[in-house]
Amino acid sequence: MAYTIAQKIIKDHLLSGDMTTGSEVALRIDQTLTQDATGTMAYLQFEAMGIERVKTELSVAYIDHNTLQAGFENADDHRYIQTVAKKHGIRFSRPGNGICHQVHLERFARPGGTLIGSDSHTPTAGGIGMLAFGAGGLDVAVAMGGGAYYITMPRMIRVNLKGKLRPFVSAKDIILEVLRQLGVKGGVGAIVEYAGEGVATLSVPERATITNMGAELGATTSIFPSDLTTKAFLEAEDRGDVWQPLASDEDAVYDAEYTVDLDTLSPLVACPHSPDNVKPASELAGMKIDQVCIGSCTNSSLRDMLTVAAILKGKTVHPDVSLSISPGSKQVFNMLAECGALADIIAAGARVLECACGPCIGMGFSPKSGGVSLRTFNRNFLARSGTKDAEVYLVSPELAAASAIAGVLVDPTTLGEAPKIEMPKKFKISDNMIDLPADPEDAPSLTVERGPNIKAIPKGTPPENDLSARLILKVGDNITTDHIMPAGAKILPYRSNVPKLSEFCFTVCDPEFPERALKEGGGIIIGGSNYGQGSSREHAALVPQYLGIKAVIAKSFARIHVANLINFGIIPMTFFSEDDYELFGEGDELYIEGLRDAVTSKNTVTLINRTTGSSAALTLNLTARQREILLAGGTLNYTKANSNR
Ligand code: MIC
Ligand code: SF4
Repeated sequence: MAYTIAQKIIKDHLLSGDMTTGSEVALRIDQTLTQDATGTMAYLQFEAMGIERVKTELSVAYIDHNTLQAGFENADDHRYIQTVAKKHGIRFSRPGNGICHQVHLERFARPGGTLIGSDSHTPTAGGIGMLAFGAGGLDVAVAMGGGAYYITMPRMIRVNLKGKLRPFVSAKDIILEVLRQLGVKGGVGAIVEYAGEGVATLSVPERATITNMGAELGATTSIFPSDLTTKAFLEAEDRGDVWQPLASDEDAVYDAEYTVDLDTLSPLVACPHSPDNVKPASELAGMKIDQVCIGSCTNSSLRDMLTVAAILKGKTVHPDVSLSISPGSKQVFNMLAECGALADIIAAGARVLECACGPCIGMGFSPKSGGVSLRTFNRNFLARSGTKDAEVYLVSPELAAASAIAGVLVDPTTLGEAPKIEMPKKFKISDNMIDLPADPEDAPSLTVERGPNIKAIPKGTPPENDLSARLILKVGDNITTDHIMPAGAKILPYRSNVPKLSEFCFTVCDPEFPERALKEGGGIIIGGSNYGQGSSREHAALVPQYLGIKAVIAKSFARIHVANLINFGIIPMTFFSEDDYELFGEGDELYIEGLRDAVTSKNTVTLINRTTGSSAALTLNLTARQREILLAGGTLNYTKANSNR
């Protein structure tokens, strides 16, 4: 039997299930990562499971999201994560060491292994040939405890890369082209594998830019083969010993194939407010801009930063533009400093930020009212930048740097000769900002520090059999977790304080929602297709659960979000006929008879609109395991009940 790259890794890590597309498989997880905005919850949940020491080959806790520390809240979270990590066998990447995905790629990811992370861009490690998934914090906690990670066996998509990129055309343009072809739902239920002669022309960090934004396709994950380029990258990181070759079998079967012709590819731009709203840069050239932000887990490698520095060298950032640059890791930052490229960046007038997510998650650098911002990031969802009427465009580092100088959007291929970037044979390696866990004998005596902002996790309750509830909110297609549970400088500090966080739930769509939900004691939400796309933040389920949301009915759901809803005991259901979405209006009184019975053993249930008299058939697409979780009122209750058996 012939296998794709992903199928080979899945087969090696299969704990139960069969590998037929669409059926549930349980995977053994080698490595986990968390970041601080989701990490506090993940570790609170890990502690609640009562396991002394992680059972993975490697678990790392990164601090990279909440680094503004405008109050004590973030610093308290950092200290909690540092102390809980020390006690339970987890490495701790200190604030300043870099963005989780960049550091993990440099220091820990390995071809052929499995990784889950409480961040949707964990598939970045697919650039090195690792099978890496974004997951809710609770799923990461379970994996740290040695439990399986469950996925629906995905379809396999192959993207053939033909030829070689022209100067000033970038890996970012490849993934923008894939997004143009497939759209933000095109990867749902699929793993995207890259193949073809173009693969060998791309370095590991360039491959990682592509797998990183596979999250924006809705893909389960994305992966590149592991080849001699992978080997050279690992050797430059002093980790040559973990290299292994990895490729799909020649006659492996793919469900769909796409091609990107690198020879003819031109710079692209994702326009507001969706990463798949892609247009050629040449069409937008000359557009006046106010801000440029370079960095994020998509484009902050040494190669990207050296390219930016070379374009900025000897120039000045345009007077109407503010340029921020955040290197992805301490390793990158240090090497930029040592080779002098940082001096070129500073001299040009860039505002250099620490190695962290920064503006990507709205931690500062919100654009001016109605401002136009070019960003090398991966998401341009409405209001994510912190300014609701800002226009955010996603671009390559080359385009970003050239435009920052010009004050208008520039198609970089019009610039003439591209700078030659020399990559070093060895990276500057130091893990001095990664704290090692305590010895198992010393661990029990260590205390975990908890600041006052860290509140208990609300408990889930089992579903009632007959549900009477109001349609408390009705939203459209492609609702992101940034709509459901916004982030940014004002809100992120409360990630471990659910009652406070709930004041911001859905306020991008409807400022009255939190108050209404509390007054009504919750209700049902109806959404369109791809409900919950984007981030892995489980707060987008945990907070609605706290506000009393019992069920979400949508045309379709995004993978990580639907898993989070189930983890927190909210019942996800889809319309049997999508047109029935129209039969329900906000404020209607809804009724479902025998909901608990349906969760126990049925695949359909009838939703009755008591206000209008109409009704619709709903589908429950749940595995036996998911049914048990929902009946228990969520994964924490379920895990506890099972461990007491
Ligand atoms: C994001 O890019 O949206 C985040 C912030 O990294 C999230 C995680 C979070 O909300 O904490 C993600 O991508 O999962
Ligand atoms: Fe951080 Fe942005 Fe990457 Fe999310 S997408 S991990 S916020 S840099």
